Amino acid sequence: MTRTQESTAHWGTFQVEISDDGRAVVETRPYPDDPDAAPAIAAVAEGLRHPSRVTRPAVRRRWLERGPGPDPLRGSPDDPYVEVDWDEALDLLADELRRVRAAHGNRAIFGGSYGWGSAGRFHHAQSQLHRFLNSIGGYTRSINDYSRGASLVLLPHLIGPIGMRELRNRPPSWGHIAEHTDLLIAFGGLRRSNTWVVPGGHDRHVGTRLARDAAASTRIVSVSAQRDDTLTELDAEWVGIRPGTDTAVLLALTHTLVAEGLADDAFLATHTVGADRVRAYLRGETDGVEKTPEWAEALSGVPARTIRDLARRAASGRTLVNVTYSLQRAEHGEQAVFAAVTFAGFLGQIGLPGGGFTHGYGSMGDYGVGVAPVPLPTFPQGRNPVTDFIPCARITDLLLHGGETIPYDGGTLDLPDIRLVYWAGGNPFHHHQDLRRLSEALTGVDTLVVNEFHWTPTARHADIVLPAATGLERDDLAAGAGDTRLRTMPRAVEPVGDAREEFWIYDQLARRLDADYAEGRDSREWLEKIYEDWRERPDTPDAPPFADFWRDGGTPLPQHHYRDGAFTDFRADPVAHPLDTPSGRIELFSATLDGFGLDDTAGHAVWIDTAEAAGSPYDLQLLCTQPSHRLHSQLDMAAPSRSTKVAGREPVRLHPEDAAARGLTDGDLAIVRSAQGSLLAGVVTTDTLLPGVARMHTGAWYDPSAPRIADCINGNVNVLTKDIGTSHLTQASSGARVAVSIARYDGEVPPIRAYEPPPLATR
Ligand SMILES: Nc1nc2c(c(=O)[nH]1)N[C@H]1C(S)=C(S)[C@@H](COP(=O)(O)OP(=O)(O)OC[C@H]3O[C@@H](n4cnc5c(=O)[nH]c(N)nc54)[C@H](O)[C@@H]3O)O[C@H]1N2
Ligand SMILES: Nc1nc2c(c(=O)[nH]1)N[C@H]1C(S)=C(S)[C@@H](COP(=O)(O)OP(=O)(O)OC[C@H]3O[C@@H](n4cnc5c(=O)[nH]c(N)nc54)[C@H](O)[C@@H]3O)O[C@H]1N2
Ligand SMILES: [Mo]
Repeated sequence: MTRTQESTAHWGTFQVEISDDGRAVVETRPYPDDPDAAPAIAAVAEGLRHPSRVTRPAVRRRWLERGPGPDPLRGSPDDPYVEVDWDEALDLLADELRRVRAAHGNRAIFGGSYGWGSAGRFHHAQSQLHRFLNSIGGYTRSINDYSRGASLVLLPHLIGPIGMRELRNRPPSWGHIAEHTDLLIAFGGLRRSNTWVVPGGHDRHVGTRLARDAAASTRIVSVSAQRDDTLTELDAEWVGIRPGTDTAVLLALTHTLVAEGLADDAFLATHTVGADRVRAYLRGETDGVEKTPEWAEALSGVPARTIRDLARRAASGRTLVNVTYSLQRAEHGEQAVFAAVTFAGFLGQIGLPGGGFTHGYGSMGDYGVGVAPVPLPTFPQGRNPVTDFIPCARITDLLLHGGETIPYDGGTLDLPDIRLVYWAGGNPFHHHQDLRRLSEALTGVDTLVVNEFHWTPTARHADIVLPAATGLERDDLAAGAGDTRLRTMPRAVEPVGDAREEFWIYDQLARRLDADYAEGRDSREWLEKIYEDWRERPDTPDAPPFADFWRDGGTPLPQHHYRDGAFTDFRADPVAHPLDTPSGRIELFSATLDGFGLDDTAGHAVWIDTAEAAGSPYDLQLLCTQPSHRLHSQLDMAAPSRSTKVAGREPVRLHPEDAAARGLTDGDLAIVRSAQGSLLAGVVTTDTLLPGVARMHTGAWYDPSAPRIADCINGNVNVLTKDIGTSHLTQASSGARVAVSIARYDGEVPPIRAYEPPPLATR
């Protein structure tokens, strides 16, 4: 008889079927009543026992023999590892941490460790690593994220921290949209597969159904380079747009409101500052270019009459302007967000039910579900005495330019000289741009340490690789933002091989370094403690004692449904309920931003052209989008993700005309090149894309094993993307798109080695 229990990942809650001897996970499957389960759920069982699992502590042989130091061979696919026992691995790592601290100080340790480690609240990989590093004197950290890194820096200047919370925590629900919103303009579409993911998972995937219901009464216009970017049942109108030109269209929409007397001047006067500066810019007074619909048509391909028509429709009823995260994950991407806030400001509906500006529908599954998040249990990280930090997407700059400075948010950051990098719960060889540059940068550090489940390309660059127990191999608890239930994640099976809980790893390291990580508690006691500490907080719901919670498999979380959306108090009375911006209002012109004097950021939204120069060989815009059948790079080796591959590679989609012009047909192998690098991909033609636009999902595992053919033979888009900050203001990731060329590939077809463990050696 098999046994069934439950678990949670960012892509959903699921059932785990365990073999009758209790030793193996037979299957992972969604709940039968999950209305829109993510395919990635089925991959968990296969991933658990896949040959790519790290099963023993391993040390790169050259590091073992030569000691710490720069090494040009770090990350080379044929570089062998030696498996060692835990005591040796921990002794080596403790010695190395001691050496780096003594010789260079704690700021020479980079522990930012960005990434989507598993959903559990206690075994949260970053919290555990940060607590450990804090217990030994601290580390250089990273801030912000790859998701909406540009918005996180820009928007506080426009709407203040209060506005940021409103925007993230109180977006209107789909029910609210159905009731009040006439027109939802979705810049970047509303991708169904993106909403399968919620940080921490959700009890059931209800967003798709709610969106479908809303579409019965709300008209949806998708502004995207891709017609099927919006779930078909929403019956959205499609406005095809050249990628990277949304700012121009938004400025022209605003221009139309002004030119046709449709702007809400009363709202602008009482709730915003800077509308006059914007009007002057729209008229071309500052740069000699009037931001007319005809001007925007030439840049974006969106017909001027479509822009005028859309502006008139927006002003004639209740309109919600949504911008996906992807728009700002690009060079000068913050301008699209700035321009959308500006357009919504001129429409004057911010704070009205179902109107205004939102940022996240179609990007994350908790938007529109309509429930207030409650605080969740967390594992305390302690205090970091080191003050140095980077915006997370500047990792390669940090490694290459220690001792130099970079501009950030109006100030200047010193980049420390990093000697040791410790990564747990993230995969920079998935998430970062220009992977060849990252790989080169990592050859310069003394030591790279990675805790992982799998031999990811990041682990394959590491000097010390420590095998971590997964969410099915340890006890934990989880919930997503606005979720209905705090759930247990009970251990299903024993960890494979010698894999251990990271809690144990850090406790062992701390003991060797005379630090106190565990405070006398074991991991089970800590799990209970973080739950009980949470239960006792005044702002958390009534919940049973830990033993009952564990026995019942969870406890309900209270559901505060918002009757109204964000900014309602501010709307009702901006004097009594000001925003915490310098003016107390929405800053459509920010004197603070203007005062920074940056060459790429003005006080108001501006159009900055990032198009390739005429005659560039990179004649297609490649969209690099979130993968449907995996979370980033996670479980790329398993069946759901494999089922999406073409010619054994990650597919590249392009318009049939573009394919024909290059002699390509479905199922061919193609070589995709950018100024940064090259990859092999399988061809799919589709007329859902605009001509001139191609598309690949992120997350195929980096495979540099045949560099004479391509920098990645497995289709990881980040060998193509540019490692350049969004701007000197925001310094976020520019990974959403890149200019490429695509050509047929008829040469030798190299085997993919990305999912194999590295060669093992004896010493
Ligand atoms: N070009 C381009 N690049 C992008 C994007 C894009 O749109 N375009 N999107 C970006 C975005 S928005 C994001 S958020 C990032 C995501 O980037 P990441 O979050 O780094 O990507 P993941 O593949 O989720 O990597 C998580 C890793 O953590 C490991 N892991 C999971 N749980 C644990 C744990 O408990 N302990 C340990 N030690 N390891 C664990 C997994 O095995 C996996 O290797 O990618 C970014 N990169
Ligand atoms: N299944 C699945 N879901 C996920 C994730 C995953 O890995 N897998 N990752 C999650 C994470 S961490 C994040 S941050 C979110 C990210 O959410 P997003 O950043 O919103 O997701 P993307 O899929 O990269 O982009 C959404 C759409 O934007 C369009 N787009 C790209 N550039 C432009 C442009 O310049 N203009 C216009 N108008 N449209 C453009 C693309 O066609 C794409 O389909 O997704 C989350 N959801
Ligand atoms: Mo993200």
